This record gives sequence, structure tokens and C-alpha cells, in this order.
Amino acid sequence: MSLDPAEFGRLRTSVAADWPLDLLLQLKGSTRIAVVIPARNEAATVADVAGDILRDLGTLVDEIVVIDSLSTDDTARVAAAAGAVVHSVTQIRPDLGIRGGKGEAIWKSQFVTDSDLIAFIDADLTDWGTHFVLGVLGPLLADPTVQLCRGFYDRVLHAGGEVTLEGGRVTELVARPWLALYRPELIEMVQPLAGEWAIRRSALETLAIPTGYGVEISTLLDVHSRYGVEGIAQVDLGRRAHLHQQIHDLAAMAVEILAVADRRRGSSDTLAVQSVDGTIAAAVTTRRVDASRISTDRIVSTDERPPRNQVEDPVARR
Ligand SMILES: Nc1nc2c(ncn2[C@@H]2O[C@H](COP(=O)(O)OP(=O)(O)O)[C@@H](O)[C@H]2O)c(=O)[nH]1
Ligand SMILES: [Mg+2]
Repeated sequence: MSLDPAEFGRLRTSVAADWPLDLLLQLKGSTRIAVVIPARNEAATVADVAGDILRDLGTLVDEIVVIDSLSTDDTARVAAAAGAVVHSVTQIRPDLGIRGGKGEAIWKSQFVTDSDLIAFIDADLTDWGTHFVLGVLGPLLADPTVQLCRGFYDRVLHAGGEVTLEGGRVTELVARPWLALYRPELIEMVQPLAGEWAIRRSALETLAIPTGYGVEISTLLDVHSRYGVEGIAQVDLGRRAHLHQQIHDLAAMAVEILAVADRRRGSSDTLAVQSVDGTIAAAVTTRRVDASRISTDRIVSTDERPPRNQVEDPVARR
């Protein structure tokens, strides 16, 4: 099932079927392409994700990289066995500090890849296909003015059951309402927080990157501020399923997304508070009370890393 692109106004919307492998191979020319898979404790699924991409898209993709953050399971071993290049965030520029978080993995991936286009794919996908990668790359290969392409999909709510275009809970109750209030030009984004997206390196390296789950909203807002709605595309990938999180973990995710979005409340792409090395260090405390009336505090980091192009190379510093 796909949607009528006419519904999407100025936002460039296509469907994955518009971007078959042979077309992308023609468009690729000398463009180098990386697929980056952030993964923490995804041993059950990461090998299938990386292995399928290598098998189907080996001629298109120049680098396939898994960025692991301190997984306690076999993620790194099974991803390497599937043929991916595996890096731990602890080994990438340790001089810049070592942190957890999905955004941190994406930020550090810039130090171990050199491709012109980078596609990000979640490692916990269970119902997906390698057309996800083709779909997010197609609009960037076809049109040099597109900087960022984000996927959208029906979400499979129950295994073998209903599918719906509704986003996840954080998408529907936090991200899309925030966009409606503060960036109405982006209300046509179906899945603003989708983990499947691609971006030009030249754009990514100019953006501050939140260390955690704020990375999707920040890249969307910052590309919009800088390049306008014309710089953004979205692509219908069909359907997707992944592993679901607990509501309390989603609440922490929502806090980070709101903090990161609120720093970008205006249309300006300049972040106000920056420390000496350009990292924004900030945290929010959340509290919940359980059935025994015992409260637990949780500190949610809302840190952001500086744009890659503002980080000196270690050699240049000496
Ligand atoms: N390297 C790394 N990857 C992470 C981290 N946290 C999440 N991820 C990965 O980011 C992707 C999306 O994370 P997930 O927790 O599934 O978020 P959700 O899909 O938004 O619920 C998955 O591939 C995770 O393994 C982290 O701290 N480090
Ligand atoms: Mg997930």
C-alpha cells in the first residue's frame, strides 16, 4: 500500500518501488555510499540486517559499518561474522570521551567512514527489507538539492496482525504535536523519528548531534532550518516491525526529544549554550512512583556533540 504523493505538498515524497537497485547503480556514478547500523545488544537481529544488505546491495554500498556501544551480548561478534565492519564507540576517538546512546554512535560513525552519502538503519528490525536502504538513498542520488531523506512505513502492531500508518507512541504524542506547534511546515512528515534515513556527509558534518534518541528530530529540524523544506525528502518503505520499549523508557526518550527540539524552537540553527569543546552537557531528572508508592528518579542526558567539522583531527592538533 502506498500513498498519493499529491497529499504531501512541497515535501518530496516517493515510494521505495521508485528506487530499484539497477536505477541506483546508474545514479551512483562515483558517489561513495555507507550504511551505518547503530546497535546495542541486538545480537538477535543485527546479523540479518547487515547480512541481507551485503547480500542484496553489495554492488551499491561501499561501506557497511556497525557501531556498537558496550553491548553485553554477542552483537559485535555476530555482526562481524555477517560481514560488517564493527567498531565500538570506545575505540573511536577515545580522546573525545566515551558515551552511550544512539546519537553518539551516529556522531562517532563520521570518524570511521568516508562516504559521500550515509544511510542509517536500526539493528532491531524484524519485518523489513533491503529496499529500505534503496528507498532512503534514491532521492539523494537522484537530486543534489536533497540533503536528508527519511523513511516512513506502516507499523506492524501485533505479529501477523494489524498494520497502521500511526507512528509509535513518542512519534504521535510528542514529535508530531511539537512539529504542528513549532514547525508546521513539517507536519507532512509521516515518521519524523524513523530510524531509517540517509543524509549527505557534507550536511551531517555541519550539525550538532544529540548523544541519545534526539538525533532524528535534531537532524530533521536542522536540515529544515538550513536548506528549507526543499532539502528534505521522505520515502514510503512499506511496512516495518521492531522490538517495542516499555512506556517508562519511552518517557525518557520523550524528555530528550523535547529538550533537543526546544533548543531549536526558533528557525535559527545556532545552538545557544556550548561548552569549551563544543559539547552541550545537560540533563533532566524524571521521577516515577511505582505501585508500592516508592519513587525512582532517572536522569536523562540531553547532551549534544558539536558538528563534526568543528572537531579537530588528532594529527592536525600536534
Ligand atoms: N551503538 C548504540 N546503538 C544504540 C544505542 N541505543 C540504541 N541503539 C540502537 O539504535 C536503534 C534504535 O534504538 P531503539 O532502542 O530500538 O529505539 P526505538 O526504535 O526508537 O524504540 C537500534 O538499532 C538500537 O540498537 C546505544 O546506546 N548505542
Ligand atoms: Mg527500535
